[in-house]
Amino acid sequence: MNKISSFLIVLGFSVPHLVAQAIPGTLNWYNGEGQGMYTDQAYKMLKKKKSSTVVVAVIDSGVDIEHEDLQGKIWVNTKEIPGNKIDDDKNGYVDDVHGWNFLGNANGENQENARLEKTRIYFQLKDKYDGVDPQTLMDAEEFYLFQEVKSAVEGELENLDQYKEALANGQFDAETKKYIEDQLNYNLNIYYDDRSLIGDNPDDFTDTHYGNGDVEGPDALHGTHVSGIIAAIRGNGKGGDGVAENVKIMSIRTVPNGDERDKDVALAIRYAVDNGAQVINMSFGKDYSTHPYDVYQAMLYADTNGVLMVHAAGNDAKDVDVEPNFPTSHFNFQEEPFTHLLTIGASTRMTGEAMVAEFSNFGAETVDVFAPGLEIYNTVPQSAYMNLQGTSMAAPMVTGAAAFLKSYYPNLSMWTIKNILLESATVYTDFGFPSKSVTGGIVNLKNAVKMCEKAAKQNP
Ligand SMILES: [Ca+2]
Ligand SMILES: [Ca+2]
Ligand SMILES: [Ca+2]
Repeated sequence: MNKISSFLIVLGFSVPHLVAQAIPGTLNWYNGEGQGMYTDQAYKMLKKKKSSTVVVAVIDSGVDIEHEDLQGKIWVNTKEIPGNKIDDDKNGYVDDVHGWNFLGNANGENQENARLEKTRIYFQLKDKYDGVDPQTLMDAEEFYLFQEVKSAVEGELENLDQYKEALANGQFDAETKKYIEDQLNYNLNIYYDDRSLIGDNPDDFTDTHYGNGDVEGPDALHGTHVSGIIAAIRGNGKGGDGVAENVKIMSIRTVPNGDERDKDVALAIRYAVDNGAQVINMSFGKDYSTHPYDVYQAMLYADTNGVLMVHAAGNDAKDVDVEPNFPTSHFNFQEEPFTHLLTIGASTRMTGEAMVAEFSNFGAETVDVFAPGLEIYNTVPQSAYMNLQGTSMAAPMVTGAAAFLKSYYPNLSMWTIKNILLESATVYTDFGFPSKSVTGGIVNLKNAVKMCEKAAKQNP
C-alpha cells in the first residue's frame, strides 16, 4: 500500500502533510550532518574520484520521468524500440523503454485504485464461511483467517461510519475527504473490481503477459518522490538533492492506491534483476499476503543474483518482529534470511526520543537500520516538489546510499556494500534506539566511504 495513506491513520486525519514548500531549515537536512546521513561530507571526500552508473529499480506507484529534477536520471532500455508494439529485446515485455507497468493493459488503460489484501481475502472466503458452523469445518486455519479479515474490515468500516456525517457536511479538508472516500469506495469495499481491467489471472504466476510501458500511470506522486530522494539532480537550486548522483531510475509501476498484488511484486522484482538493476527500492508493504512463497522465491532470485533489495519497514508504529509487514525478511520464519535485503525504519532531524519517527515500524531483529524519513522535500509530478514523510522516504535514502557507494566502488559487491552500510551506521545507545533495529543506528555515508576505501584497497 501507498504509505502516505497509512500515515494519515497514525495522525488521526488531522495534520496536513502535503506541503508544497520546504519547511524552513529542512531543505536537504537528510544529506547533512547531525541526524542526517553525512552525504555531502562523503561527496567532498570523493571529489576527485570517478564514478560509474548504477541502475536502480523503483517498484512503486509510477514515476514522472519528465520531471525537471530527474532529467538524465531515467533508465533507458536501449535494446527496445519505443512504440512499435514489438518486444524488440525479447525480454517478454513489449515497448518497455523505461521499465514496466504491471497495473495496466495493452490498450494503455491503467488500474489506479485497489482493495486492501484483507478486503480481497474476505471477499474470496465470504461465501465459503459466512454463517458456517465452525464445528463442521475441515480447514480451521483458513476459517480463522476468514474471521480475522472479516472483523478487521468490518471494524474499520464501522470506525469510518462516525465520519460519514462530517463528510457529508463538508467538514474535512480535500485530502482527508479523499482518504475516507477511497477507503469506503475501494480499499475496504469487498465488491470493488480491482483486476479485470488488466485481464490476467492474478493467482496464476505463469500468466505473465499483461501490463504496458506507461511507467508513470495516473498517480505517480509517491514513486516520483521516492525517485527524487535517490536521484534528483544535486546542487541545481531546484527542489532537494538526491543521495546518489550517477544513477538511472527504472520505474516499475506495481503499487496502486490500495494493496499491491503478490504476483505484480514478484514479477517486478524479477524484471528488475533481469534488466540490470543493481538495487531495488521497495517502499511498499501490507499486513496480509496471499502468495508469500512466490514473493519469497522472487526475492531469493534477486538475492542469488547479488541485487540489493531495500524495503520500507512500514508506518504503523508496530514491532515487525511480531506482526509481519509483507514482504517479510523470512518465509514463515523457516527459510534462511536473505543476504541482500535491508529493512529500513524512519528517523527524524530531532534528537532524543523524537529521533524515531512516531509512525515508524521497528524490530530489533527484522529492521536493519534507520534513515531520515520526516520532513523530506523532493520531487512530485508536474515538475513540482513536496514535503512528505514515511518509511517510504527512509528506504530510498538507503537505496541512494547503496547506489552512491556502488558507483564509486564498482568492484565491491552489493553484499559488501550492504554490510558496510550497517557497520558504518551512527549508533545511538539511548532513548530505546538500540531495541528498534539490528544496528541501533542511522546510515552514515562519511563513515561508509572510509570503510569502502579500506575494503577496495584490500580487494583491488
Ligand atoms: Ca522488451
Ligand atoms: Ca518495441
Ligand atoms: Ca535538485
